[in-house]
Amino acid sequence: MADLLIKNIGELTTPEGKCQKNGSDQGEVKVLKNTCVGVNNGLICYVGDEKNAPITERIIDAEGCLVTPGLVDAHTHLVFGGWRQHELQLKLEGASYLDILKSGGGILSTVQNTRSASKDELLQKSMKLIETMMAHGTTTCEAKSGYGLSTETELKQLEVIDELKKTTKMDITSTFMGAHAIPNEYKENRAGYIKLLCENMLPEVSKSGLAEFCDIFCETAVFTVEESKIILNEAKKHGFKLKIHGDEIDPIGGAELAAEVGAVSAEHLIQASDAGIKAMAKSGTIAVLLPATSFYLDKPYARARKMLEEGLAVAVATDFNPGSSPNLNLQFPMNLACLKYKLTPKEALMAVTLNAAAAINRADVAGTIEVGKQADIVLWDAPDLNYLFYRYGNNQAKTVIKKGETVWGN
Ligand code: IZC
Ligand code: ZN
Repeated sequence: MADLLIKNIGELTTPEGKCQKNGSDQGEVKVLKNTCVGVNNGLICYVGDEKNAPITERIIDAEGCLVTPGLVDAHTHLVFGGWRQHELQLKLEGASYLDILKSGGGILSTVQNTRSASKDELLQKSMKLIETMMAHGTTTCEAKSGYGLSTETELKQLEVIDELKKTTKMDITSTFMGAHAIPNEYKENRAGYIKLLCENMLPEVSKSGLAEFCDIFCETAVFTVEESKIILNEAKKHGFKLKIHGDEIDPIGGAELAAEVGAVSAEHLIQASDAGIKAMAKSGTIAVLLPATSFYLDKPYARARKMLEEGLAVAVATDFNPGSSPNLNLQFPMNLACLKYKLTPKEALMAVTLNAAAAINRADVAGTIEVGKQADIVLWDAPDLNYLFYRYGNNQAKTVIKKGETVWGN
């Protein structure tokens, strides 16, 4: 028995398995024709031909379209107060992302707005953002704190994320990112903020159980490699899995550090060195690449093909945030993954499904259409995978299904 059958699928395209696919396996995506998918109790219970499909009352006719797993957005700064539209003019006048941050704007202006927002305001705003994500095919995501920069306000953000897990259909992995910037009140006392992070924030957040990962912005003018190492090693002691924003703007050794501390993933990596990439391949650290940020900051694109040659697993995410990537539609970075990283559509699909799920510790339940996994499925306004990656700029998600329930389209 099933409670839903999706039939008349033109092309079902999905990775397989419960862990990331590295290097030459990045394009190992199955393409099935004449396939039906059965769902029972929110889980996939059947993938096969129509003749042997389970009996059910609820049927979705895919009308010959492309069907893939629900998309996984492995890197977002989802919860924040205000926006930063005033930065557009500053950018047009030549200010860089780090110039704006150094002058007390950027992340720090969002910190002010997040501190002054109530939990309910943050919750209502984020719920709407999640609706937009789902409407574009995202059914699982990661969400970071990092706009509080005090124990109380970081916990407030993490509590909002926790509330979102209960009030929306999105599966969310929570990341603590108190090491996102040095807050204004510690501007002259970096060591004091690092002490606060290690001795108060990490233990308190760990005790709260509100975050699974700890992330850090390891970058020029933010946290040095040495500081990052101290904080991440401390986070590890408290049981956090690790992520690093590394080598986004300057090549300072973020990739090497990610490998050294055994991070699950390293993010951005635009400037990652050859040695850093090799080290990540050895440690099994997943590269979470953010091409929409390269686009938005007018920066180079990470060397995705080099990473695959060296045997890394590549994931692609939006980096949704109010500064360097104010976009929730994962389809845009998917286009860029093909056009700028030169990934094939199959490699790029892997990057936003199974490999993205692995980067946020959800590969056991999401990222593929296989019996036993969650029924997170997208029906696309596209006949095949090539078409999905060839069109851009409009929403191609036709029907989005989360745990067997239609959350967008019909
Ligand atoms: O608000 O600018 N890169 N952190 C690191 C961000 C972007 C978020 C922001
Ligand atoms: Zn980020």
